[in-house]
Amino acid sequence: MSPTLLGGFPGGDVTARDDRPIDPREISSWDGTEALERLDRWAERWPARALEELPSARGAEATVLGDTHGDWPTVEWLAAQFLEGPRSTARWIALGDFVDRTPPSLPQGSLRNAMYLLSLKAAYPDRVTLLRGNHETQRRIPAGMASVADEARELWGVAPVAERVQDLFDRLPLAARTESGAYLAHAGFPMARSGDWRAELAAESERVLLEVVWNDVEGSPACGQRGIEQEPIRASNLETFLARSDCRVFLRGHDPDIAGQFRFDRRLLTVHSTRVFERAGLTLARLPLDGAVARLSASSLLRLPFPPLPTRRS
Ligand SMILES: [Mn+2]
Repeated sequence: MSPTLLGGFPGGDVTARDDRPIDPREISSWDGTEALERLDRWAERWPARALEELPSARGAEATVLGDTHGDWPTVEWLAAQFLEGPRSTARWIALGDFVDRTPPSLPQGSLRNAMYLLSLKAAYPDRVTLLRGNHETQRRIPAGMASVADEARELWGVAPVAERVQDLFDRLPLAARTESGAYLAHAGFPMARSGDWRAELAAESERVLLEVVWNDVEGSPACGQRGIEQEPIRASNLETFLARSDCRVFLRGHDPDIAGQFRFDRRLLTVHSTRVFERAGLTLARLPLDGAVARLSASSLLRLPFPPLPTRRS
């Protein structure tokens, strides 16, 4: 269904209220049924696909967020500036890991962050891209946490909200590619040296999932520490993949230890956008959607202070 046909899907009208992003504070005033109805309506607004191809747009840029891990106040603050506010760019791309590892000061942070981000995607279907991280692919490869299920149980008792949130995660792309020559994913890329990389993504084999949402960069402290045996990202396999995909640069999240660092002759940048790993700082990337990106540059990276946590109880 076309995302422009709001209100045109079966199941009733979309009210004006549903067209706006939710306030992540308000979900504790919902009951489980309202949460499910929201999720059902949002799900109708975008197609499921493994790869999102972002067209060229004259003068346009994308803002790229790294892992947010339940830190909805930071996401809300970033949305107020970079999606809806004075520093808005044409596109917003979040690189996955929206849930789990929530700071204790943010009750139900995973659920609030997930519902808020999904509502942003529903409100701005042509501007917001949410990619799956390893914490959004837990039905296939467990990450050892189930925060959304625990939090939904806390709020609403036994309710199928967590399953429905996961259903929406399953619809999200694993990767994005811009016509300007950037490949974006949570962690890595298909490592095969030949063949149709788009078809490999679409098939979502366990091997490709591990490569795309779990891989690490050679030389990072995290490399080899996740209990998964696979060839890490190196200059040589990155060069092979960029040639296969007709891209020049790769933007990823997943690894706070190398957040804000360029690797491999400025062809790779890792960003991280959650106070859960405060030591890593708040980093975003800016990416031109116009012309051809040859290399990343200093202006590709934004380092920001974390916003204050909300003071009123939520
Ligand atoms: Mn991750």
